[in-house]
Amino acid sequence: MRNLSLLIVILLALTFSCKQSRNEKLDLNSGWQFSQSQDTSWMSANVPGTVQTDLIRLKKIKDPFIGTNEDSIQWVSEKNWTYKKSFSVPDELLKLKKHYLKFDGLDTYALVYLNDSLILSANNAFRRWEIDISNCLKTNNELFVHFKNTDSVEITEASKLTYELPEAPRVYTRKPQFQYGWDWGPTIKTMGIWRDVNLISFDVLRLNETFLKTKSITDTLAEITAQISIETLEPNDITVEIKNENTNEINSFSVEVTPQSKEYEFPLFIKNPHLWWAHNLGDPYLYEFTISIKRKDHVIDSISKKVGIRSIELITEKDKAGERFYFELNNVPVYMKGANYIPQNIFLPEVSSTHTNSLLDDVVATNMNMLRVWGGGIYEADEFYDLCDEKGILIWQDFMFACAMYPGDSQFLANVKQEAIDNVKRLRQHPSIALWCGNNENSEGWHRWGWQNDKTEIQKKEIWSNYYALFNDILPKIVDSLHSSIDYWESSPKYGRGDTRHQYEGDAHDWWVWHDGYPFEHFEENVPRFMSEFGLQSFPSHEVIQYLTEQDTIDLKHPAILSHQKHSRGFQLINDYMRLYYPIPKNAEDYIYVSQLVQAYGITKAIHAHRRAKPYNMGSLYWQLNDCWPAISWSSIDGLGNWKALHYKAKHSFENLIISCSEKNNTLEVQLVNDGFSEVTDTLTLSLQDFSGNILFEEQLEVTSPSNSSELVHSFNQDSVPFDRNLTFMKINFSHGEFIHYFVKPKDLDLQNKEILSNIQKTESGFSISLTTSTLQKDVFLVSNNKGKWSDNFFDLLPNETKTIMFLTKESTTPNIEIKTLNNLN
Ligand code: BMA
Repeated sequence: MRNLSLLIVILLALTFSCKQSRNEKLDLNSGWQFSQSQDTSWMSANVPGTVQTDLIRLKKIKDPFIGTNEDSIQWVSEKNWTYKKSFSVPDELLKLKKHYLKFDGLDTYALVYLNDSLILSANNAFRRWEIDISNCLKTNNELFVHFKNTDSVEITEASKLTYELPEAPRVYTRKPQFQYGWDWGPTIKTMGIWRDVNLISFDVLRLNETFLKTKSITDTLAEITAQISIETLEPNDITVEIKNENTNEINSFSVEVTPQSKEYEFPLFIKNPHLWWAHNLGDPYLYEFTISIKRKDHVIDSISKKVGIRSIELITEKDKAGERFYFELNNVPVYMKGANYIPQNIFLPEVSSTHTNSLLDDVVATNMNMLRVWGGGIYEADEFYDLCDEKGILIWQDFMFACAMYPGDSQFLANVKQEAIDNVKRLRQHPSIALWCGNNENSEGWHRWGWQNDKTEIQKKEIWSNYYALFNDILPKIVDSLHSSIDYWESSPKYGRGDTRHQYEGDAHDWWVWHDGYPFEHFEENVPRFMSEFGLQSFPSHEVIQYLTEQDTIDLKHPAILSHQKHSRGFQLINDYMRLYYPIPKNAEDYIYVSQLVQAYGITKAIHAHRRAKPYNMGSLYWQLNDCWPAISWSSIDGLGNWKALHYKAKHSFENLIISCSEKNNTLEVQLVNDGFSEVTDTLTLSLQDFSGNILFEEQLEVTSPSNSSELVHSFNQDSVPFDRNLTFMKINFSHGEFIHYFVKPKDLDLQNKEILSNIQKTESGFSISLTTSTLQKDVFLVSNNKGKWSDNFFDLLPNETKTIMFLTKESTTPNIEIKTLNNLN
């Protein structure tokens, strides 16, 4: 009995002390309804979500991804929409002194009313909004969010200027710019509560921002400054406890916090720090810290942070050719291999962490170590960067401005300034962030795309000075003050194609190939310092085509196909490049297949040229990794997640150690490119063979590839052996891999259609398929009726060699496998 009373006293004491210091977060995502403003019928709404996705779910509009439905839903974004939600707050919570309503994202022009009081007028989809509602929160509450269509606001903003800004009207609205239509995406201007809504309540104090900033790193010590922002309602003596969960070390600091001061700094140290590396160079090691605020030994608030100890610097020093452009990770120059990333779905809340995880796994599988989060999309969700930290992928992060000139009035600048502060603060803890970049192609557009033609001198001056204020003053200052360990780069590319410095300084976008129709050889002859964009379109998988046409047969003239190609000359350019390099099949299935081969051929040719030119060139990021809907585009992974030929081939081209060849005046130059940090010595075998596998010439040589280098290791004089260029290949291999060089374009190869023998065996994770042939089979493409993943695809099967491919699948029935090759086109 005595024990029981003691227990009750302890429980009461605990409850009392909890009441004294409760910090609560109430999820307000559920129970929303929406309707067209002024309408009286309400429909259930998903939050996070968009008006359009709810209308699709409720079958009020057609799915715009299918057929030609995109046009039919345009009316939605021309209307105004209202969301509402009632919620009650338990007395326990209501008693707390401070309450904030927090919207992580409102898309875009929104008036928020709580119990009939206007509490927020939002105008930026990229900002987080936190509103003090301590005075108007009740037991039963009604929340209304009125979204105004963007058109009406943009018309008003445009009328304030005497000239039209290039690419207006989207420039007036701070929402994902690609939603106004892009050359790979539909026009769907979403509206809605697109990120979480929460009620944050407390009655003593709360932990706001925390940033564990690495001050210095040596082999034996990493010095960190913990920057902690604490909001307290009254002066309080507290203890800040920071625990390193990896080492179990705890540091405690006593501090008196006051309502006037908010930022506190504490020193931390990690002995013999384990550094964070990009996955292709080491371990993306993360420390986990728990930061707790204690008052009278009671934890009031706590947060956990993952921290990567690394330094990253963009080096842009002058050299003889111009100006270098490369990243040093942990003081070592690192070659960046990767692609440009766009939002995974035009309906942003539809992207789940499973989607992101699987896409980023595909990035790692393809040996990419950098993605560029492109400026026409979004500052990605936290989990995107969490996964990049874990998987060791570096991020070139654009601010969200693309291919346009933006306003410069004080209201606009204040708005984007706060947007930048919100997002830099949100993302600065991530070791994956390697660079903040002001915009995508705004500077190039201004100087080269005729935007100045209809402007007076005064107007030009004003537009450029507005550009200058944002990208050379406001944004770099924010990066410098909030994330000083990371460099800021004004615009990607540094110089547009009209400027000859393009090739010698800074990063470059090479669109001579594709937009200007130049042949792929242009990539080899014009290697810049860092290629941040270059690309080619191809058709997506049959699955995508069938999905958007809603029919089994593949009809490339179907209206749905036409409406999912957003580049005005897209089909023509795909065909032009096919004609230059590959045979043009008549059959639609084969046409899709060859379009992917052409894309892979051009892009990997460029990647090889860039990598051979290391260290002159220190990066190759192709356009574009993914799609935001099922489409015909530049992506290497299509809108349903299928790898195109490029994704498989890029995987080989991005390996740390590659053999790469180029022909110069009848000499085949063999280079080894080594991105790893150890020297490699091996025996290289060169074997010149005809398509039946007869060896015409063979030689072996000992080669050394120094760490982090690209070096010529051998020159083969093609005149030394007579051979038919259309019927011969050079196989070069060593224990780390092989490279097959052809002496003519794929269309000029004399390929023979011979049988491929296959043998399928069940394995633990799926099936293994062994293939052999007596004659070279080019670009072997395996297709299965089962869902699964191939360990390789679109590969060349050499004569009299066996190649074994794994098909990873959960399905246990033996798959039906169709084999397509360039040899057996229709
Ligand atoms: C690049 C990008 C995008 C565009 C792509 C293909 O310049 O920045 O604006 O989609 O080209 O045209």
